[in-house]
Amino acid sequence: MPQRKSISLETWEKKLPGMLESMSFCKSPHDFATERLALLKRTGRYAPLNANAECRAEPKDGSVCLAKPYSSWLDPKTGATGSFAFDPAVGEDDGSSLVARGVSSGCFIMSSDAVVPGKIYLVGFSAKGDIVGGGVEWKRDGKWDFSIPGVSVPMSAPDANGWRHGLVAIQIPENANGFGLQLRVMQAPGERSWFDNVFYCRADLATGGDSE
Ligand SMILES: [Ca+2]
Repeated sequence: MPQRKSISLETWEKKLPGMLESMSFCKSPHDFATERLALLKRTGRYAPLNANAECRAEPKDGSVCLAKPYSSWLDPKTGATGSFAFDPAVGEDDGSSLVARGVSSGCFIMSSDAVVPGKIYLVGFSAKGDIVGGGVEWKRDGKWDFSIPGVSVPMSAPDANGWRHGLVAIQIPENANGFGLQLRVMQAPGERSWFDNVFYCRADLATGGDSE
C-alpha cells in the first residue's frame, strides 16, 4: 500500500500565513495567551498598548482620582455605592494599583484605543482581595455594543502574595473596533480589592507595531 505523503506544518504556514496562530488561539485562548505572553517577554517584545499598565496615580493636590485609560461604573439598578481610586501604597511589584472600596456592585474599566478587527490581542491583569473577575465587552466607535458576546477572563489561584492573574487572548470581531476590560467587584461595606498590571498588547510577533 503506498504511503500517503504528509504535509508539514511549515508548508501549511507558508500557504496560509497566520493559520497556525489561529488554530492555536481557537484551541484555547488562555493557553495561547500564556505561551505567547511568555515568548513576548522572553524576547523583549512585550509592550502594553495601553498607558499606565502599572496603575500609577499622578496625584494632583493630593487627589488619586482615576485617569485614562481607567474609569469606573456603579450598577444603578442596585443603587450601588462605594469608591474607585488609585492606591499609591499597594502594588503587585511596586507601590501602585487600582483600589475599589466597599463597592456593592460595579467595576473598573480599562478602555482600549482603536483595535484592528480580525487581529488577536492579549489581555491581562492582576487582582487581590474580593473580586468577581474580569471580562471584555466590545465597543464600536467608542460606544458599547453588548449585542456582541463578551469574553470572560480566566483567573489563576492566588500566588504567595495573594495576587491572582487573569489572562486571555481575544480576536477583535469584524463589527467592533474597541473594547473595555471590566474588572468587577461585589463587596461588603469596608471591603477592599486591588487591581494592578492591567494591559492589552498585540499577540503577533511582528516588530513593526500596529501597521494596519
Ligand atoms: Ca503597579
